[in-house]
Amino acid sequence: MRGDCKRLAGMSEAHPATHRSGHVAIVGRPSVGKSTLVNRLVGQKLTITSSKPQTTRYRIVGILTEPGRQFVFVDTPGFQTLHRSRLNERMNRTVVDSLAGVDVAVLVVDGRRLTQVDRNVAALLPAGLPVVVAVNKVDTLADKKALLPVMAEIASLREFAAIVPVSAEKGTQVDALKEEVGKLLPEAPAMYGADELTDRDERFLAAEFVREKIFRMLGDEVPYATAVGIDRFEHDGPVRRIFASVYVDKASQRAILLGAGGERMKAIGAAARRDLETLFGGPVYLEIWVRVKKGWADNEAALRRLGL
Ligand SMILES: Nc1nc2c(ncn2[C@@H]2O[C@H](COP(=O)(O)OP(=O)(O)OP(=O)(O)O)[C@@H](O)[C@H]2O)c(=O)[nH]1
Ligand SMILES: [Mg+2]
Repeated sequence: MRGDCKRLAGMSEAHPATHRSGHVAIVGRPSVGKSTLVNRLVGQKLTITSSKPQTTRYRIVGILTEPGRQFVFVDTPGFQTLHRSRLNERMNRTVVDSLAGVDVAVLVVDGRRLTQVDRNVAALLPAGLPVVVAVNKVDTLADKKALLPVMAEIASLREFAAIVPVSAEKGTQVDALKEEVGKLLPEAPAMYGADELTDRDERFLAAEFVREKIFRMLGDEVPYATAVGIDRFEHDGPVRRIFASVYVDKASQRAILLGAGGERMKAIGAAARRDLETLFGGPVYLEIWVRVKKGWADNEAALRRLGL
């Protein structure tokens, strides 16, 4: 969202002689808190989150500009191996592609347990790429000593620049993590303007915020059969008028999404609109249509149209 949401850079601090900047890929298995961490690092909700695995489908960057340095955090879909579809293959490819050309990676794991998928993701990280591990969700551990075996196993997987226990949700130790990553940024000029927050436009963010509410407000099946497209996005004075389509696989899913009397869709629209008004800093009119498009998750043309 170039130039839209403004941020005040810390003007009072003196600029150091050298400037650092770089791309930082945030990787890990589904649901470990990658997107929550990106939002926390950037200080703004940009990328969508939910308790359901595979919420993130698209690569999106969150930009943090501070005096003397700029972080470009690259949020990626959770790497997974459970379900096979073209959508999932593309999401996995997005993760691998996102690692090409980044300067640093943050491997996010859940501090409660390491799984084989965590080990697989660690093995995917190119040798020579500096990696910091964020051991997330430490707020859920009553006894912090339980972290020690997890941290010891992580340390045995490969060489890491640092291993930092954090809570992305509460913000605990996220600054310490940022400092570890900051040391690894190469000397380079800023890549984005100080007021830029992401590489994605408002249309993309609108579609994603609608999808987030679907992930948060529906059961375990329908969100995965759902995609969101923006049909029209108009500026009408201060008002953004957004017309979105939600695509589902079957008529029965459409009925679930709408709810009795359309109540569920109304709640989804209202929640998405509230978040978009906060992000855009102005009024939003949001209209959503639910359309049945059979087999979209395995349909090349449909995936391409949805930017996947
Ligand atoms: N208790 C606790 N929950 C967290 C923390 N960080 C994230 N979560 C929760 O974990 C769930 C998954 O968070 P996301 O940020 O969507 O995870 P993700 O890794 O981006 O997931 P995918 O995009 O699906 O791969 C959400 O319900 C978050 O609220 C944390 O530090 N503590
Ligand atoms: Mg995510």
